[in-house]
Formats: sequence, C-alpha cells, structure tokens
Amino acid sequence: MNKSTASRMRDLGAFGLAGFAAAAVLFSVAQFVSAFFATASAPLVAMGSVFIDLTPPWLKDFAIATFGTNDKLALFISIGVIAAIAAVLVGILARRSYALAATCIVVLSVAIGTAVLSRPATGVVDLTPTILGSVAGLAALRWLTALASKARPPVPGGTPVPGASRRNFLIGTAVSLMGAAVATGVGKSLATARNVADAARSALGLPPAAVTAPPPPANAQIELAGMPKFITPNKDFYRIDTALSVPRINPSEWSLRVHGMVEKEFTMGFEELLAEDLVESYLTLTCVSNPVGGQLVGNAKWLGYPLRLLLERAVPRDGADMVLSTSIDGFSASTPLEVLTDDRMALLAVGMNGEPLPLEHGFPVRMVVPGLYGYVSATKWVVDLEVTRFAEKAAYWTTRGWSDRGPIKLSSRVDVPRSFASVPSGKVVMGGTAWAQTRGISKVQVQIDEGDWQDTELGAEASVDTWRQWRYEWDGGSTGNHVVSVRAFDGDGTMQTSEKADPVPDGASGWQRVQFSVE
Ligand SMILES: Nc1nc2c(c(=O)[nH]1)N[C@H]1C(S)=C(S)[C@@H](COP(=O)(O)O)O[C@H]1N2
Ligand SMILES: [Mo]
Repeated sequence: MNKSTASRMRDLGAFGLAGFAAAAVLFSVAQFVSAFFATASAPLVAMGSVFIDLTPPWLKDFAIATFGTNDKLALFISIGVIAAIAAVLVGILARRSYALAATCIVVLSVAIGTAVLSRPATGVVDLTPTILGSVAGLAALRWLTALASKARPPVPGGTPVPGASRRNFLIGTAVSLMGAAVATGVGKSLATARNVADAARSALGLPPAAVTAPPPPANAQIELAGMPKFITPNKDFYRIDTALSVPRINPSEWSLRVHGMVEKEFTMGFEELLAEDLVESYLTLTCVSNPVGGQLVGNAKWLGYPLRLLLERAVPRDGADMVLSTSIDGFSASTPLEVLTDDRMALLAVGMNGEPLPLEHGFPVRMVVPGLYGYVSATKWVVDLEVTRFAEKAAYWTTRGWSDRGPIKLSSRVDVPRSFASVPSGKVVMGGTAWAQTRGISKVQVQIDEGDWQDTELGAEASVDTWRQWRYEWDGGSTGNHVVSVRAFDGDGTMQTSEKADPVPDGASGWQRVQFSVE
C-alpha cells in the first residue's frame, strides 16, 4: 500500500469512527430522555417492536427455535449491529458532505419517529426523545467531523498539521462515547426509579383465595435428577411475548373494559377485582411455538376471578362466539366464547405461585385458560375484553399466519436422558412429562430402539389441567447408541398422533425421539 492510500484509509477510518460516535450520542440521549416518556418512545424499543410486528411466522419460529427465550436479546444485538454499520457509512458520507450525512440522519429520525407513533401507547409528546437525540447526534457529527478534517495528514505541499489535531479528534471521540455510556446508564437508573409498577407490586398484598386448590399430591413429582419441578418457579417460567420492554402498569390506574356484543358494558378497576371471591387453580400453560420435546411449557398455581362469572355479568348477546382480549401494548388474542363460559377454570389472574404476577408475566392482570395455547388465550397486561365474532375480528397472530383457534395438542416429552447424553451401562431410569389440558393424561409409553412399546409409571395426577410426569426403568442395553421414543394417551384414551407437524399454524405434533449412548 502506498503512502497516500494509507492516509486515505486512515481518514476514512476517522470519519467512520466519527459517525459511530455520533450515533452513540443520538441513541443514548434518546434513551436517557425516554425515561420521562412512554417506554416505546426509546428508538431501539420502538424500532424493535415494529420489527417484531412485521416478522413473518417462519422468522418468529426460527428466532424462537434458535434463540429460545433470548430471542429479544438477539433482536437488540442485530439492530445494534445494523445501526453501527449504518452509522459508520453516514460518517464516511460526511467526509464528502456534512449536509448529505445530516439529511440521512434526519430521514432516519423521521422513520424512528414514525415507529414511535405507530406503537399503541404513544402520543406526539413521545417524539421528544427522538428529536432531542437527533439534535445531539447531528451536533456530535458536526463537531467530530470538523475535528477529523483538522486531523487530516498534510497533503503534499500543504501546511503540516500539528500532532495536537489528531489528539483532539481522538479526545473528542472518547468524550462522545463516554458521554453516551453515562447517559445510557443514568437513563436506565432513572427509568427504574420511576417504575411505579415495581414499587406497587412489592407493596401489594394479595387477598386470600375464597376457593383454595388442594396442593398437588407429593408423588406428582418424580424424584429423578434432571426432571422439571412439578410446579415451575416463577423465575424459571418460560416467557414468550411481543413486548420488547415489559409494560409497567400502575395497578391503581389499571382497568378492564368489557364491551362489544353484550347487554351490559362495564369497566372494572383493580380494587374491585381484588374484592371479588378469588379462586386458586393449578394450570399448565403451553406455547404454540413449542417444538416437539421443547421447553415452552410451565405449570403454576394461579389466583384469579373466573372469566365465566365476569362474562355472565356482561350478558353476551346471541350470535357472539369470540372474546377478543387486548393487552395495553396492543397484542390481542381470540378466545372462543364457549371456552370462557363452560365449566373449565378460565381465570382473570392476579397471582402466580402465591405472589402477584411478575411484571414479565402480565402484572397486574392477565388471562389463563385451560386447554388453549397462550397465543389465543393467555393475554398478559390485559385491559380490554370485546365480545364479538370470529367472522368479524382477528387477533394479533391470526393476521400473521397462525390459526384463529388454538386447542393444545396432546404432547409428551423425554426429560431424562437428555439428547445425546451418555449413561453408564446397567439399569437406566428415564423420566419425562406429558400434557393434555382439560382431558388429563391416562397413559405414557416409551419405546427403546425398535422394541415393543412399554407402559411407564405415572406420577400422581394433580388435575386434568396440569401436566403429568412419568418414569421408566430400563434394564439397559449394549454399549453404543440407543433411541427412546415417547407417546401419551389422554384421559379419553386417545393416543398422541405420530404425524409430524411444525408449530405453524396451530402447534407441533409427532413423537419425540431422543438419542443417547450407553458407555
Ligand atoms: N400481552 C401479551 N400477552 C401474551 C403474549 C404477548 O405477546 N403479549 N403472548 C402470549 C403467548 S404466545 C404465550 S405462549 C403466553 C406466555 O405466557 P408467559 O410468558 O407468562 O409464559 O402469553 C401470551 N400472552
Ligand atoms: Mo405462545
């Protein structure tokens, strides 16, 4: 490389770095200011949310399959990398013309502002973080590119540039990046301090249940290393939702509107809800995106008010066949009216395993419905129930390629041994889980290699709405690779289908096969 190419590269690098630092200033200032506005007023949150809403089902499925419940982190990192590349390019563009680079930033800011305004819980004032961030970013770009120009190596025959100019540029960049880091950090603490939902949740004492559920029998839990807990602790409960930042609802400002095809519309506040006779119920939730053998299933003790009684009060009109439940962040689910009015324990829940709902699981109020996948029933942060018809309204995932109904498919899973585990020779104890909410599990069978199907020993049944654990003792086999397959039968004796289906559009099916080896 000759000397002038090298100095040209160095110059490009400096302008690229200036672009990157200016973008850091833009996003961090916006992030800081967003602490005083709606959570979706932060550019990253708004852009990420729009991205999620536009995500086709195959990509959502791929993201969940690849990153599991880290899918949001993966999204933030992707947006960050793309933004960093764009910022470097804008910086390089500023070397030719600041005006052109500034135009790019303004266009981008308008796009961000549009994303902010498209969120359900934002208004015009929520553009403030984007506007202030953009002004700061433009100023930073102007300043840093000016410093970078002064730091240019001397052109042949030009006046030599003192070494101090180069240092000035580097100091300017460092100051911008540090300022950005401080603004982000302080903004985070401010947002936490201003989080009334957290404080209200900690202060909240839930009333005792008017109808308690008997605790599950002790032998519902199969004692075997590697088996899931029969009751999933809240901190381990899978989390799936479209919310990039968890909605923070002050319970004293929460209310639920019940309306649509009803005789009596009404609105209920949180105090009113707690004053009702609350019911306890054990229920296993399952996500439609759960692949065969997957972990998107959890079991908890819920406390809430029966949706049946709530709807009785509203008196649905003839012809209504669906309840569209909507969350404060715009997510919605379509649940058959008959499912919410029959005798299963569909709840408007406030408690999970003896605590108020965790923020990520819907604080202060969510729905849980036995027998239906979460996407058509388990609306978190719920604020609106509209009694309507399937023919008239469509829910969030229905408009994105998923089925409008989502009964949970009879499923079974091997938890022990794990895939590709190696086990010592001799007796092998296996174990797993099966679920068919509202019908229960009557039998689970396993097949080792191409052998006959064998009945397993079942843990006690806590309720037809909860999963059931199984255990099987295998005498052991030759060293080398083996496969265990599993299938379950529901309470009516119906066998789990062997037919393989992907999660889209209405849930995965097929028998799980787990490979392991005997040492
Ligand atoms: N507001 C809101 N509620 C939601 C969702 C969502 O994206 N937003 N996702 C649903 C889906 S797909 C599932 S599987 C369950 C998961 O509940 P959990 O995160 O408490 O396990 O919540 C449901 N409720
Ligand atoms: Mo889900």
